This record gives sequence, structure tokens and C-alpha cells, in this order.
Amino acid sequence: MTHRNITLEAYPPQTQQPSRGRFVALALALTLAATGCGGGGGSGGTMPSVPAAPNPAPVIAGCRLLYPSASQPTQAGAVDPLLAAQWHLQPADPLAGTMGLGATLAWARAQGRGVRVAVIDGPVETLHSDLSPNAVPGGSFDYRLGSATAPLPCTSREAHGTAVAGILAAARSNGLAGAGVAPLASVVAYNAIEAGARAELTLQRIANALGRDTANQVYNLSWGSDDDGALHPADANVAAAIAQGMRQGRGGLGSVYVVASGNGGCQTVDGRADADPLDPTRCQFRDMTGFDGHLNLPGTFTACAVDRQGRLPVWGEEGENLLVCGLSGDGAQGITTLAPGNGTRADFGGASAAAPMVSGVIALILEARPTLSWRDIRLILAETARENQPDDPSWAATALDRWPAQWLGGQPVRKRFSRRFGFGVVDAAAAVERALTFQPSIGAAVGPGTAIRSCEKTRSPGITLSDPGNTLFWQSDTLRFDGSDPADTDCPDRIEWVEVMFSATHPYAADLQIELISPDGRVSRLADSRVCGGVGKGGASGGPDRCGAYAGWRFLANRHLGESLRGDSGQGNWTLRVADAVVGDIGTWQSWTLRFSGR
Ligand SMILES: [Ca+2]
Ligand SMILES: [Ca+2]
Ligand SMILES: [Ca+2]
Repeated sequence: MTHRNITLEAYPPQTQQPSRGRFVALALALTLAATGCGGGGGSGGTMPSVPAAPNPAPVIAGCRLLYPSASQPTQAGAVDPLLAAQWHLQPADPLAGTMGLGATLAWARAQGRGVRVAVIDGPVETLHSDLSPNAVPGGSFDYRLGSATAPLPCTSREAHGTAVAGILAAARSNGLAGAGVAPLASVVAYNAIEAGARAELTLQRIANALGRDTANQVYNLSWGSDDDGALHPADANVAAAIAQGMRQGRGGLGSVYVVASGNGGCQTVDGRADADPLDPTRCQFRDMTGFDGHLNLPGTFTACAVDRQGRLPVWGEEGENLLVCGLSGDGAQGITTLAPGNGTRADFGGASAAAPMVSGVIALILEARPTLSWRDIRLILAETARENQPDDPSWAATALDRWPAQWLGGQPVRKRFSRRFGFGVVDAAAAVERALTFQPSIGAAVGPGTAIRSCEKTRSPGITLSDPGNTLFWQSDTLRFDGSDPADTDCPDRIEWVEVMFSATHPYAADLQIELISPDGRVSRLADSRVCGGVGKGGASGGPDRCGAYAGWRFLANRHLGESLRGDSGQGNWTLRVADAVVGDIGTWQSWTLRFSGR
């Protein structure tokens, strides 16, 4: 049995108020699904055309009374009155120390024309006068009605999806509201996530939406598992639908899946949002992106969030599976976007706001160069992301060269990766420019049907993990990939992503810290020790462990993008080290599998 909920990753959650209560209240406000059990088997086979929707809910009486609201007047070519307030669209300003996507610079080259983006979310007001020009007629699906109609909000509180879609693809230069990152992208919306719905039903609907229409090129997924520090496995049907879209979407070039990182970075003791996220005494418990199985699926683009100054928000989650960041409000300066009832708002935030910015930039890239594979798009985003907060100690050099190339002392300057920021903040103008002339810096370009080169090895060390308390007692185990093993011939020359499947028996899995160390000494901090499950260790009343179990748990690491398996020395030693950081409760490290994928 797995405790599982799916939550929208907005901040503030669902309301227009900038404040929030204690975490318990926050969790109740965010939780959209009840406790459920794990999903069924994968679906495999060919991509369904238009599958039947699972269990349509009854029509909600009165919902349609909000519509038809009179559409707002627009004026072709007129300046959007809120564009100036949309600081996230502007270029970064190094002198002022502010971040921005630079979308306004990219629009001269691309605005998302011809690119279709699916928003899987709560209700979306696709009839909003600033969104309707881009909404595909008949393309959306309303899971409450069980019909291919606009999945409209029924109340003003159902505001999340409209805010997300507005960030992505609100119309530009029509004299109304602001603009989306990709103001000419086509949008379809699926309201798979409904407040109060059972988790099983929500996940069924999400899997259904993911397989609903092969015309969708980019998927924006601004939701995630509960941000409570526990291990939440990915739903098997959702994972299968994403894997299928990566193989078969866009004629084999692969659909692109952008997922919000999560808002569980520091759940503060007193619910204050202004706490220093780096001060552990302020955090009741701390979630990491590696504990949400949906973010560990190979091929998902996990979007982190930073505020206008490029700082980690108090709720920002760390993790090695982050790719690039979008922008978000920090409590003081929110994101200006659309609201139900032909409205606008200036206070949207959370990882939910950052993900559609990354999705929007991908739509710009795809207009500029429609034949790019999802793997090459991933590389472009990593190469062109802008480093924020360059003095943050979490930055460390990768094996990937910067673009445009920089040289220092005869050596190429390398991109840096941060477990807080991935490769940095997505840069729309640089990404589009890179896409136009893209040649891969590692290996060859990926076309339809290009195989992912992949290899793996497993060891079963059976090591007891003791917890002496005064100092971390690391236990290490090493796997060698030096090319001497015949099985190594399938290994990639250059890594695109690394998976670590980890198994340990432990009565409280959150005691463990886990790190992967590459042959050249690059360290992926896969798991920190923490308190999990929303209650103290042992449960609210010393009850059962609520952390979940490390039973073949998959971690995904993006830090090693561009590395050679053998490393500079050629020895190819990859070390996993594990420590139990908390006295009391010890376990055994049973096994681990290391899998490399790349070109
Ligand atoms: Ca507009
Ligand atoms: Ca999370
Ligand atoms: Ca322990």
C-alpha cells in the first residue's frame, strides 16, 4: 500500500491570499485526492487514438452559469496592458541582479506557431478572451463532463489551470491582459485533476489525458505527489504513457514532458514563508525532488523555480533530477497571468508557475526547429540555461561545455550544475538561437528511431548501515565501467542521464543519505536524511513508518550529462555511498543498479 496524493504545485495554493497556515492546513488545501493504492500494469502496445474517459463525473449544476460570459474586447496590434508587469518575460539584467526568461527577445524569431501544447491540470478557462485565440477548437477534454468540451472552471477558486495556461500561451499584442511565453502556441487543456477526487481516479485520468491525442507535442504537468518527504512511486500507467509518447510522439522525435519540481523544500515550523531555506532549524521537514517518482522517469524535464533575484524560494526543493528552472513569485513579487472570469492576477507562484515557462520556451524552440528530438531539446536547454546566484555553493562543474563556447587558459569553460537550480534558468533567446544551428556537442544528433544507448550493472553488497551518531559513517560500494566487460559495448560514449536503483531494508528510510560519485569526482546527492510523512519520526503516535521503502527505488541524476563512463583516468569506477545519519533504526543496504543512457 502506498500513501499517494496528487497535488497542484502552486504557491500560494488555490487561493489569492499570499499567506498560509501551518503545513497541515496547507496540505489539506493542496490535496486533491484521497489515499489510494499503487497503480496497475503498464499499457504497452500502440498509442490509443481517443480512449474512453474513465468514470465521468456527473455534471456540476450551475457550473455553466459562469458562461457564456461576454468576451473582452481585443484590439489587434495593441500593447498588452499587463506586459510591463510580466517581469518574467523580460531579459535577465546582470547589473540589477534580476532574472528573466528573455522571451521578449526570442519573439522576433519564434512565438510557438504550429506547436501544440497540452496542459494537464485542473479546470482551464480556454474561453478566456486572452487564451481563446490559441485554444484548439474541440481539442480539449472535460473529465467532469466526460466530453470533448472546454474544461471550464466552475468557481473562481478553480484558478490554477487558467494561470498555468496563461503563462504558457496567452495571446500577445491584442490590447488585453499580458502575454504568454509562447503567444502563438496552440493549447489544449485536460482537467484530469479535480479537488476531492480519489487518487486512483486522478491518476487514471492523467494517464488517459497523456494518451488522448498524438497531435500534442509538449505536455505541461504542474502537479506532483505530496510534498511530505516520503517516497512516492510513479503511477505505472502514467509512466507507461510518458514512455510511449517519448518513443512515438512527433513521428518518433518524441513528445516533451515538463513537470513541476515541487513546493516541499522547507515546510516551516510556523508556516512563515520568509524563513531562510538554508537554515535547517526553520524547516519542520524537507522534501526533495528525488522522492517523487514522476520526476525520476527518464525523459521528464523537471522544472525548478527561482525568484526574481534568482534565489531558491523557501519552498524550493533540491534534487539531482532537476533540469532547468523557470521563475516564480517569492511571496513579494508574483507572476502576472490570467484568472477565471476573463480576469487577471498578479500573485501566482510556486513550481506550478515555473513549469509552463519551460514548456513555453520549448514551444519556441520547436517553432524554430521542428525536427529536434526531445533528447536534443534537453541538451539545448541545459547548454543555454543561465546561471543564477553564481556564488551559491551548490554549483559544480559538469563535463558539458558552455554555449556559446568560452575558453579560459586554453581549456573550455564547463557548464555548472546545482542540485538547487539544475543547469540554471531557462533562457528563451539563447535556446532559440542555439536551436536554429544546433549540432550536438556530445555525439550525433538524435533523429526518429535513433536508439538510446544504454547499459547497466548491479551489485548486492548486503552491508549493515550503522548509525554511531557522532559522525556520518559512510559505507561505499563500487561498480566499474572501464570497457573491459563485453557487456560494456552497449554503453554510451557520453551520458545523457543516470539512473540508480537502490534497495535497502530499513525501518525508517529517511535516515539514509545517498550519494553517487563519478570517476572524475562529480557527486550527485541523491537523498538527504530528513523527517518524512508530515509527522515526527515513528508517526504521530509512534505508528507505522510513513517514509516508504527503498525497494528498487529509482533516482534520476542529470548532473552527469556529457560525462564519459570511464572518466579522465579511464578506470570507470562509479561509487555509491550510503550513511545512516540518525541514531536509532538501522537497516541493510541490499543492492543497487547503475544504468547509463546516452549517445
Ligand atoms: Ca494579451
Ligand atoms: Ca515534492
Ligand atoms: Ca538510524
